[in-house]
Amino acid sequence: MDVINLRSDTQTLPTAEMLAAIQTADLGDDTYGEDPTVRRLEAMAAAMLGKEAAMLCISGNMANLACLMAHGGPGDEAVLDPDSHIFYYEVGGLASVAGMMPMPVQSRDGKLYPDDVRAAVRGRNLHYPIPRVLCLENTHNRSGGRVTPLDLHNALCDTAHDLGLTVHLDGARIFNAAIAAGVPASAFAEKADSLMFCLSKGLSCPLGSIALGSKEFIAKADRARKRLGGGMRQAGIIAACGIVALETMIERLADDHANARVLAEGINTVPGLSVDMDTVETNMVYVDHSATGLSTTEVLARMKAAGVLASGRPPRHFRLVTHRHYGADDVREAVERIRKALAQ
Ligand code: TLP
Repeated sequence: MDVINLRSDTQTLPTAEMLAAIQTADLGDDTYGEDPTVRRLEAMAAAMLGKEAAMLCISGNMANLACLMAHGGPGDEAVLDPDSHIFYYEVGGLASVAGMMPMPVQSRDGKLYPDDVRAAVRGRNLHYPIPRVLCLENTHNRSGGRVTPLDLHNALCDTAHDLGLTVHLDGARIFNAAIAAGVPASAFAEKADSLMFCLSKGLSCPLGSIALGSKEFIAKADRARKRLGGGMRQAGIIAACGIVALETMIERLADDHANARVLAEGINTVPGLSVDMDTVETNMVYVDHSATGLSTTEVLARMKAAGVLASGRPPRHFRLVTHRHYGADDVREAVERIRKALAQ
């Protein structure tokens, strides 16, 4: 078998059904609100998540940013985890584009807790920025795809609302969270004022993410998206894939979760590597390689030479993400390649 690419579920390619759907999609100018395929996808997503309105964006990053710009403006405070994707991986767009002030609240095992949020939100005072929005992330990427259970998620939303804040949920992998938690994704959307999810990760679309909220909220986010240069024309070619994804690609995410456990159990038999099995709740496996005595760069290079691609989380970890291109036998093969790579 060729290289086993477990760097991310973003590496997935569109399915044959998606490529066929692009060819027959009805198209129009989305900036005029006239692309029927985009409208259909947005209506489907809104119904599925139980929100009034939805908006297709190019990327998860853009959907998060457009939502934040609809929640607040320059000088307003966004309460968020410094290990969240918005804080850690979005090029500082929160500050540099939305102009918002981050108020960090550290997560534990990928979860925020209401008492920590309460302690971070200061009372109104002339000296302080106005706290506007609490950002949540489920599943939580940097903790290894961990899930915030629904009762904790709801308690966080209630706390934010009590304190006068709105809630934005970065649900890039909300369907992974929903499957792992055994609840419909709409349950996580219910108390969040806005959320976004990605079509381009485990759902296998080539691109696209969806922002959701009330009609009024999405109208504001639409202006923000346009300001970001994200207004689109015949975006039905993207939406056509999204429709196939929502119809056919959600339930199979459970296979990725099962394969992640097989992978993690295998990795735990490789000398020098360890995975805390409690962290493997969805499709990510964070591997501690510190007992090999090698740098993350060296470990990745050896694995690449042996035909396995992973993402570095230096100084002690690398990340493997399971997705539809690899089944249980393939992840077992990946373990054997990694074992050889590190035995040299
Ligand atoms: N995550 C990517 C990298 O950027 C790290 C990955 O490979 O996991 N929210 C979350 C929780 C994400 O994990 C990601 C992408 C995004 C937002 C941004 O989505 P895109 O890449 O579509 O802008």
